[in-house]
Amino acid sequence: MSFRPDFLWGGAVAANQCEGAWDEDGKGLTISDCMTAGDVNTPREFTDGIIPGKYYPNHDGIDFYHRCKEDIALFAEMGFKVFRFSISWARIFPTGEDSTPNEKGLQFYEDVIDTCRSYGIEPLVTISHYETPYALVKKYNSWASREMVEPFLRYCKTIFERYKGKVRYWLTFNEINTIILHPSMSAGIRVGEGDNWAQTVYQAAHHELVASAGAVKLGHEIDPENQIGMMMLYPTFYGETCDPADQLECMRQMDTHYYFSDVQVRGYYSPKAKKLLDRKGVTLRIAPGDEALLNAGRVDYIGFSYYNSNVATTREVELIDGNMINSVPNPYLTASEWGWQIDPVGLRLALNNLYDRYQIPLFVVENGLGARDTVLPDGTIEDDYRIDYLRRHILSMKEAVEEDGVDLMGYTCWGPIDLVSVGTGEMRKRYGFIYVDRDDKGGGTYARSKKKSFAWYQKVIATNGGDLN
Ligand code: BGP
Repeated sequence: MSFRPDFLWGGAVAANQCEGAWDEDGKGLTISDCMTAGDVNTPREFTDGIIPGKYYPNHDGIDFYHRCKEDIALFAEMGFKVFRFSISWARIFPTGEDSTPNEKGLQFYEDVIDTCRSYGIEPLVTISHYETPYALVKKYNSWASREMVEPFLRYCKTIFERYKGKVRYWLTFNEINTIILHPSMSAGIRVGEGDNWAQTVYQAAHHELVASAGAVKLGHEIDPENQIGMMMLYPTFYGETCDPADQLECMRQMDTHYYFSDVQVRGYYSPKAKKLLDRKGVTLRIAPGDEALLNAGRVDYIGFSYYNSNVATTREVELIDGNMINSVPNPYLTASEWGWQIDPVGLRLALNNLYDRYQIPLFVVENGLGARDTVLPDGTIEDDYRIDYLRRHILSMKEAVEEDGVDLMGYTCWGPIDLVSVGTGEMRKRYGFIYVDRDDKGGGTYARSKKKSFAWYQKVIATNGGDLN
C-alpha cells in the first residue's frame, strides 16, 4: 500500500504572512501586524501597536487578499487536492469581541473557499495561526486570560456556520506547542518582569487547550461531517550520545511537546504532564467543566509541521537555530542557509512516533525549505535544492506509509507561493513553487512566476507520489 488514492496533496499558507491588506475592509489589528521585520541576526520586535517609521512586512504580505483567485488558479494548475490557509479572526471580528461579524471579511474567505471548490480543491482552514486580535492583547493580555475562550468560540461558531458544507477539514491552533517557546509570537502574551513565566504561559496554554476542545465539540455539533484536527510543531529530538543522561534529556524535551498533543488527542492531562507542572512550580486553575470539555473535544486527526530535527544534550554547549527551537549541531546533517538541520529521516521518525502513540490519522501540514532564489536573466528559477529537499521528505513519508503502516491523510508543503517568513520577517527566505517579486523592504511588483519546482510538484501529485524524479 502506498499513499491513499484520496491522498490530500497541496500547500499551506497563513493569512498574516500572505494576505496583506492589513487594515482593509474593516479588518482589525492582529499580533502579527505588530511584528517588525528582522533578519537572521536581528530578532523581530513585537511593538505596542504600530510605531510610525518602523517596517512591518506583514502589512502587505504578498497581496494575496487581492490576488487570491489568480494564485488559487496556479495551485489548481499544479493539481492541488487541498489548500491550507488560515482565517484571520480580526477580519471577522475586528476587536475580537464585536457584536456582529464583519461581512466583508466573511465574504473574502467565502470567495477563497468557493474558488478552491470550483477547481475541486478541498479547503483546509486553520482557525488561529498567530493572528490573535491585538485589541484582546491590550484588554486581557491575550490567552493569559480565560476571558479569551468565549469570544474565540463565538468566532468559531460564526465560521463553522457560515462555511458549513463547504469546508470539511479544520485545524484549531497552529503549532499550539510554540506557546512555551515564543509566547508573544505564538499567543500574543506579554510576560512582564517579575511575572512567574511558567505560571503565565502554562495557564495560557490551558486556555488554548480548553478553547481548542470547545471548538472541536462545537464544530462536530454544527456539522458531524467536520474533521477537526490539532496542529503541533514536531521537533524530533535525538539524544546527543548514548549516555543515558542524554537520552533522558531527549525524553524530557519531547515530553514538553507531547504535553499538548496528549491532551488534544486523549482528552486529559497525563500523570506525567501533572508532574511536569509540579516541577515548574505551576498550579493550573482548572474551571469546573474544563475536564469534561477536554474529553469531549478530542481531535479527529493530528496535523503537524516538520522542517528539521534537534539534538538534546546535558552538556553546556552553544546552540544553533532551528524552527523556533535552538539545538546542538548534528554532525551527520547539513543545514539550510538559515541553519535549520535538514533531516528527512526525522520526518519518518515523527510519523512513526505519533502514530505509535495515538493511532489516529496524521497529516503533514507544513514542510519545506526556506532558501534564497536567484532569478536568471531569462526569468527562470532553477530551484533544484528545493526539489531535492522535498523529494527526500516525501520519500520518507512514503516509507512511513509503505513500510511502517502509518495512516497519513495528506501533505501540504509550506508556502507553495513565496510569503513573509514568521521567524525573521524576511521575503528572501522563500519556500514557494511560485516566485513573488517582492523584497525585504517591501519593494517589487508582486508579480508571480513559476519556478522549476512547479512542474516537479505537478508531476508528484499527478502520479500520487509515484514519480519523485
Ligand atoms: C512554522 C509556521 C509557519 C511558517 C514556518 C516557516 O513554524 O507555522 O507559519 O512560517 O514555520 O518558518 P519561517 O517563516 O520562520 O521560515
